[in-house]
Amino acid sequence: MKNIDSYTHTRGESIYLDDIPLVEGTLFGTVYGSPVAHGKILSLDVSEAAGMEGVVRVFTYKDIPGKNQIGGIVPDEPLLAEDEVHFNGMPVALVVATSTEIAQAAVKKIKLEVEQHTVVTDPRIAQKNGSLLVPPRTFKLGDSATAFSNCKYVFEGIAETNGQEHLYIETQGAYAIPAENNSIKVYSSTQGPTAVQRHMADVLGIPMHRLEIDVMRLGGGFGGKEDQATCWAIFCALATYHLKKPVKYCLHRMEDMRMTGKRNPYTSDFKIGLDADHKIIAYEATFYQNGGAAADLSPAVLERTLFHCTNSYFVPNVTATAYSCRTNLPPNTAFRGFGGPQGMFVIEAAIAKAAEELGITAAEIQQKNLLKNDDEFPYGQKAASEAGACWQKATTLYEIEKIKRDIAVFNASHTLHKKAVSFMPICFGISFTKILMNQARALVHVYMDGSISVSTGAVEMGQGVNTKMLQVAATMFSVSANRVKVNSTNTYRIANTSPSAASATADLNGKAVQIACEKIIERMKEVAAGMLQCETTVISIKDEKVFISNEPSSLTWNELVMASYLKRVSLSEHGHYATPGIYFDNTKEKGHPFAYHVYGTAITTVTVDCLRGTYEIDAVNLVHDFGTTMNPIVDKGQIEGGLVQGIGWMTMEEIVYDDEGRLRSNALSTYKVPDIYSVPKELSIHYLETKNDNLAIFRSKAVGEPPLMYGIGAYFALRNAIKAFNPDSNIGFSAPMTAEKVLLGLYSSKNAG
Ligand code: LUZ
Ligand code: MOS
Repeated sequence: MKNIDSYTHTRGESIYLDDIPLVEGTLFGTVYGSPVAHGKILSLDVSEAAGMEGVVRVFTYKDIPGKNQIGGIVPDEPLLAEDEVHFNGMPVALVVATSTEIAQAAVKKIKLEVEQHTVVTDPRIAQKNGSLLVPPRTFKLGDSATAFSNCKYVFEGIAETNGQEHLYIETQGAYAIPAENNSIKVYSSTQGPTAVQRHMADVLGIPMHRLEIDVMRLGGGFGGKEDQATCWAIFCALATYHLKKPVKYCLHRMEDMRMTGKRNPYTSDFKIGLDADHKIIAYEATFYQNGGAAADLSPAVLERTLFHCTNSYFVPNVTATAYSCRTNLPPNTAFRGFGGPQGMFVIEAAIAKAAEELGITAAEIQQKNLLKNDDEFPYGQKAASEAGACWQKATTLYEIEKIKRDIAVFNASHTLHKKAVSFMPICFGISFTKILMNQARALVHVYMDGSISVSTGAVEMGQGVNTKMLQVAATMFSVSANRVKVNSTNTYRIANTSPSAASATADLNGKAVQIACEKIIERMKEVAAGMLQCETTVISIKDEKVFISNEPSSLTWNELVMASYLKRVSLSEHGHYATPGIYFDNTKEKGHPFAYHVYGTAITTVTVDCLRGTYEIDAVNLVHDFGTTMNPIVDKGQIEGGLVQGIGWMTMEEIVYDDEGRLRSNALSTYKVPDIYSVPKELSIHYLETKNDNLAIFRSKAVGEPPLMYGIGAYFALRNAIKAFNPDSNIGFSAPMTAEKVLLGLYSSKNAG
């Protein structure tokens, strides 16, 4: 089945925030962000801006009727600055005008006088200063200190990953429309409608039930709209609250890049110990997360770094400590993988370092240490591992020996081009690490004409979740897909939603749909049994017909629906699902936090131009654990998109802040993302069909985030190619591997220092 949005997408008819027809009298907002990254506010002068023709009003923190606070995990983030500014771009004032152009012009007339304080952008310095967002966390298994003394080989190093701009095609934005009695309807481009509703209620000082947040779909989110869509919606609602007028604000791309947080950069220390057999016996890592100026989701991101610090490997002795460091950058936030990729990069670097020193390939160490069934993760959960199966299948299916031979032949006959290969096994835990967030609701109506409407807490952001929700309902009722419509995500229909995040949206909301459908079907079967004079237990509904003991009766879906209505039987149901069996003890840092894990292995080959430092990704051949996919096309799209996004993070996407905390890579001219010319020339995806996970919706495993981590393979393949050209290269472990870095690596030397 195709993505149900593909028809309107390709015709340009899909409705995004900026396509919603304007209500008469709509005004337009623009935020004034601090021009400096850190300091005490001495004065704020908005008078010239407020006096401009077409400017309706300029709002500051003084206009907030409730709390000036939007921090989700830690209450450390004001909506609008009061006495201090903590990052360049921090919202200070909101201009509302009759057009966006006027609002933007007025913002330029605002004057902010600031006594500047020291700007910190480096998380290690922040940690030394004791500037942490939350207390550090440590995950421990076995006894790494003792284990190291028994290791034949011990290697240490530093590994660093940079941030990543979400670059959703649709920038952040919202549109608020007044309703009666101080109620407000807000269209928001958010992954978390309830987060928007909750913080908006706090800021406005009104109950949540007066706030209807509606989300049709997003033009991409990638985590950037899990928490950071909230403030823009509140800005619109704040103005609407005061002015009783519709207010809209869609950010300009450069505003969005400047003012919103990105993937958390990390700098980390690692130490890895192996025995004579190259079994990893001990691993220690210290992660310094660049959290930015407020906690936002960084503490949760940090937690997932620890959960995934050993990636797809079993290590019996682990000590991993993570610091969430406060710096003067925009608060960094969720980004596809949510700290997992940052943790996994570090152990891959440790393995690469060990392999290099031992004169073997990383693959030899990787393969030897893959998770087996019942191996224990550092957080106590036991693995139901597909790691070996994915690796095995990948090496045989893609003929790794031939790949290696071809590379050897090529490299022997080329001096200025080198090819190399890498393996990237992945293991990703599915569930929100915060246990309480693993719940969802769905509202299903069967209308008297036999058509069905489905509402859930899931937000469609291009990932195809609505298609899956439709499939669940159509499958449960056994009706054709065109009988089902999936509605916008709306807080008046579905309350207390978890954000669409953690790859868990289809599982959680799909199960809720399933539960709602089951209850309606049960009631309809009773009606059918009465009509057909038989036991309810022998009734089934298949292909829009009623069956008795698997024999077709004359009763159709439409007739049964109408008969149920006439008998005053409810054809509506609200389903609630909470993932069973998961728990976590934060004091012990042990538990069973994940419903299941997703596994896979990618084999990446690259060619480096050793004169220029440029490169191509020749091929990515991967085996991915889909469970039993319920939609191979949608899932393939997730693999392709995730992989390329991961390659972008690891290779060309380079976020640059200067020492003053100013974003220099603030446009698409200075921030390069993968395009069609930089994707792998060849991409093969093999569907490993596994059947064990009944906590996945229809046993179709979550597929949103895991494939991003395959992109890490591109980094290590490029590194291997540099080493093939210059074994003495002193290239370290610092992503992204830009062409400049490749060139420097090609002509560097360990002895030169
Ligand atoms: N968001 C969140 C996430 O709030 N908790 C999580 O565990 C998570 N994991 C992945 C992506 N987003
Ligand atoms: Mo996410 S990083 O699943 O919003």
